[in-house]
Amino acid sequence: AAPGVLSRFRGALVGSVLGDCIGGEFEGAVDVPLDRVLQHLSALEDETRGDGILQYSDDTAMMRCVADSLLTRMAFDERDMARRFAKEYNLAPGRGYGSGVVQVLRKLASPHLKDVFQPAQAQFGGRGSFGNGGAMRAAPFALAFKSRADVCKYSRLGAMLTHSCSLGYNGAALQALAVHLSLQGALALPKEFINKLISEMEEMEKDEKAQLDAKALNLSEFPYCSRLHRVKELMDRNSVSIEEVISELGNGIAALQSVPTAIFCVLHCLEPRDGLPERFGGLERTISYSLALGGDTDTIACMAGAIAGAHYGIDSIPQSWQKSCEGVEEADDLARRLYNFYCLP
Ligand code: 8NA
Ligand code: MG
Ligand code: MG
Repeated sequence: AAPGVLSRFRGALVGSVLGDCIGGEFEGAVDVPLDRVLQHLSALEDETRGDGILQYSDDTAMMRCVADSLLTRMAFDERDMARRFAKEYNLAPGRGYGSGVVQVLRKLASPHLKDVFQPAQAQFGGRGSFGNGGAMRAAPFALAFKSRADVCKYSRLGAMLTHSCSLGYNGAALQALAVHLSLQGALALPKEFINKLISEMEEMEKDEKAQLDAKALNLSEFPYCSRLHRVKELMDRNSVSIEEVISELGNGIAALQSVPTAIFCVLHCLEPRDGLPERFGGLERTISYSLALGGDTDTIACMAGAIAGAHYGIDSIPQSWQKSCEGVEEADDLARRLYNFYCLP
């Protein structure tokens, strides 16, 4: 039976944390053989293993700030969210933040700051960051807002607190939309799912700033749409190698090289795949496959984990995995509270 809505909400945030914690092991690795991934995962089932709990990184730290802010303010409040990002960074600066975003987080800590969007706009010579830091924390927007338009609008604004390049904030909107559609059961029809994302991104990328940013970075005119068309082509193929996925979609820290990749991981793992244990359910397949791509594994697995968790629900996530990762209970609690908020008339 299809999971209920509360189960999907919990699956989304817990799946996101698991991807971050489990994916951290391979962050930045060029080549991750599948048997190393499976070894890492089977160690989670071993209760006697001595290396303790897997820690979460910037992805989860910032996701929690987004959820806390939306719940406390019962709306999107940019000043409150910015203050939480800055406070969290100050409390735990060692969580693996991107090297650029740290400057923004330091400026956001100033009580005299008038415009909370300004520090992000000053990044990279005024071009703004195109990193995936806005997208990695975008899932809670899909749990807080009902309409597709609001999910888009607020996930973009939330990302703009650190990422003012359109590639950065449009990537966040794409990730939030994928979670939004998945919560509604849209992955039951994968072709329609990807077509909906493409048509939403066509609207977003028509925007003048999106066109200018794409040109300045020497990208095609509708960068996200063209990646999503590649996702669609790869979906149609019987067999796809890891190398092809990396060269067609990317596995890097840019949102453009990781959000469509995460979406592909989810779509590809809707069915059993060669090389992955038969006993694995869809969420386990999705996370393992994301790790095998290498590159920004914590963030790609975090984003794929949120979309897959929203599709399969909380009961699809092995207890041993949940027990092995830091911050799972807190994420589950945030998801339950966001569900109650979502259900308010
Ligand atoms: P960010 O905004 O600092 O961007 C990440 C990096 O992308 C920057 O440090 C730059 O190298 C590059 N970059 C972004 N925009 C531009 C631009 N306009 N021109 C030139 N270079 C640019 O950080 P973020 O919050 O977007 O984080 C992205 C990723 O970095 C996350 O995955 C996070 O976990 C982190 N991270 C990644 C690794 C890794 O090895 N993959 C390691 C540590 C941290
Ligand atoms: Mg990280
Ligand atoms: Mg990362």
